[in-house]
Amino acid sequence: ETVLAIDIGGTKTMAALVRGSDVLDEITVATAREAGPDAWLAAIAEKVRIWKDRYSRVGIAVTGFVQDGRWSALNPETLGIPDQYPLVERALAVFGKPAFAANDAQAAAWGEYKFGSGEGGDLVFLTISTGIGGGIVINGRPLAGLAGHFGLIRGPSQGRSPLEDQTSGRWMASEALKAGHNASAAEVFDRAEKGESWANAIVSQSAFRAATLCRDIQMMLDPERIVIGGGIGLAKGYLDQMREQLAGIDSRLRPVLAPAELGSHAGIIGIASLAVERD
Ligand code: BMX
Repeated sequence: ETVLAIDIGGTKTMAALVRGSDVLDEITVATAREAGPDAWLAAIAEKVRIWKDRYSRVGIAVTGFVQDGRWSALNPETLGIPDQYPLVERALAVFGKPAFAANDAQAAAWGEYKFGSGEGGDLVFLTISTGIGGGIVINGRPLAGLAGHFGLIRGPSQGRSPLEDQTSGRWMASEALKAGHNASAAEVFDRAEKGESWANAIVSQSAFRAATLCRDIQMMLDPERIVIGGGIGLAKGYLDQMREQLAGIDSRLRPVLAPAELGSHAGIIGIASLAVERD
């Protein structure tokens, strides 16, 4: 069965035709952050009109909290969404096919569990991207609701603001600005690669916090592996820096980190599988 799989992130939106773990066709566009969900769905529908009749259902993985088919922002800084937006109902109206929605990182966790580094023990997926997201698969079951929203925890060192506001791609860009550079997170990585110390400091601070989060996740859930995804998480050198931060701890306590084998396709492959399996 072929699914129209959509992944709406805080910076990028991907749409694809997915069958199992095969991505038959795909497009990626920038998420027009101020436009709102009706406009995002309309823009996607326009782009994928040529795929009409090639899919039997729609799966939508979104940044944000999804419950009973309704979509809400937990951190509007990552993406502003009207509270309890009726996503599944609107998707049915726009695409004319049965729709299923889930959080993006929870969908990606399922994709990696089913088709990534092989089915096996408990898995945690961690995306470092516009925000920080997570998904958890325990005893072969994907958790939903709030489970995995690691970007919104407020460890003692973060005080009043969410962890993601001190670690994510958005934070890296805001730190660059404070250092006098108008640079996106991607540009910070480029400048760090070129040896600019201000940029290296931002990347290593983010990697340190992400590594510390992984250590805490290990203590809470003891997964067999923590699969890392997201534009920041998969950026060159970032995962290695996370591993370096963890090298010194007792091997019994050390998280096993692995890059998402499905890369940026983890969310669309995961949501397609969840959409098909829910029936
Ligand atoms: C935020 C939250 C999560 C999401 C995570 C990563 C919102 C809008 N999103 O913590 O639901 O999984 O960001 O989001 O509250 P991404 O856009 O970086 O994938």
